[in-house]
Amino acid sequence: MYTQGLDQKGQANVSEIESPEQLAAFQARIDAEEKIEAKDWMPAAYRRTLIRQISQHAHSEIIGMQPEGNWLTRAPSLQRKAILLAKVQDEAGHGLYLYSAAETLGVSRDEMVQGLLDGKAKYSSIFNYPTLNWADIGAIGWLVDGAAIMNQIPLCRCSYGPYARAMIRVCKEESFHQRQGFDIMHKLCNGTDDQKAMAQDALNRWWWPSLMMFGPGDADSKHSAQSMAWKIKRFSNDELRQKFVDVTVPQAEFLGLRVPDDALVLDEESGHYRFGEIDWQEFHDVLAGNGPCNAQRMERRRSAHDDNAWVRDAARAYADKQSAKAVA
Ligand code: FAQ
Repeated sequence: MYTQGLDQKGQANVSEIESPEQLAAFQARIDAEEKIEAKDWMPAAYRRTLIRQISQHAHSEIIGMQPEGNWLTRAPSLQRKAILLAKVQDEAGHGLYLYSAAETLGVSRDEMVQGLLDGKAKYSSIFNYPTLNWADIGAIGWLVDGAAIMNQIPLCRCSYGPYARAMIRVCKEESFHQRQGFDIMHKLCNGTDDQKAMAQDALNRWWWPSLMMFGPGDADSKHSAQSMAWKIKRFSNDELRQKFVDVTVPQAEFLGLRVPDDALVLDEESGHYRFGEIDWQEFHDVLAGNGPCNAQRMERRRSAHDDNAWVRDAARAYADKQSAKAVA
């Protein structure tokens, strides 16, 4: 038996008595690459870790609609507007799949959303940076969705079935997002000098925050060891960051752009790019709520939640009517 709710930090609060035999049998299933399903027995800490990660992931998708939503009314053509609209709607869909996947673990959507609104639950640091001009939309698709894919493809093999299955469709959609971002950058880089300068400026501003998306370095990542043993994570934060750099630097070269890192160099022997030190102080400041747009993002989310209370009320009234009909 377990009991749960969300604690003060917005994390699932689960208590359960677990025997060493149960824990060993569970780990054996993980080691044998079996998928864990919603109704299977699982350690309380496994459940808690998944609720934390999946709900933060869902919140990121929902807050992540804001920086790009900012440019829907100012897209440079009807076609660009239609593409961006589809992308932003996809992000809403990802949030919904992910909230649903987390709900299978016994936490309610209301509790998760409340954790976000109360500022107790995290969302990705990247969405606290501003989108100053159209090139930023290209940079987000190329770099932010590119980083998201690198992190999320391995999640399709996560040990928890509902999360792994949700990620398959999410990743397909993210790869369209990445392509549309690269396409915007490509057009700008092959346009006028001013357009190319806009693309370079966007890369300058989004490069380092994109590297921070992968989380703290392995030595400082408090959850990684256990999450990897449970096969929730398949690669460490630093491994994924390195893969992202290796894939993205040649793309920047193809675009004729310069990655803003003087220490960046290809290590011929290993085939990997070595790159400079991330500004971890900036990362921690953003996580603490002091990034350029944290306050604005949360203010917008809270007002959208309040302004749309009537939609929830209407849906609830309709559901009540339907269930009254079913009983009658
Ligand atoms: N921002 O011990 P670790 C997207 C927190 S979706 C904020 O390494 P873990 C799509 C971490 O939560 C982007 N917080 O933690 C899109 C933990 O805090 P806690 C989101 C961060 O879980 C594109 C603490 O630091 N993707 O972009 C960040 O093992 C365009 C210690 O860290 C996901 O959520 C950060 N960057 O590894 C949408 C993917 N990094 O909970 C719109 C799923 C770390 O102890 C437009 N999540 N923290 O208080 C994951 O893969 C993992 O949770 C990591 C962190 C890799 C993010």
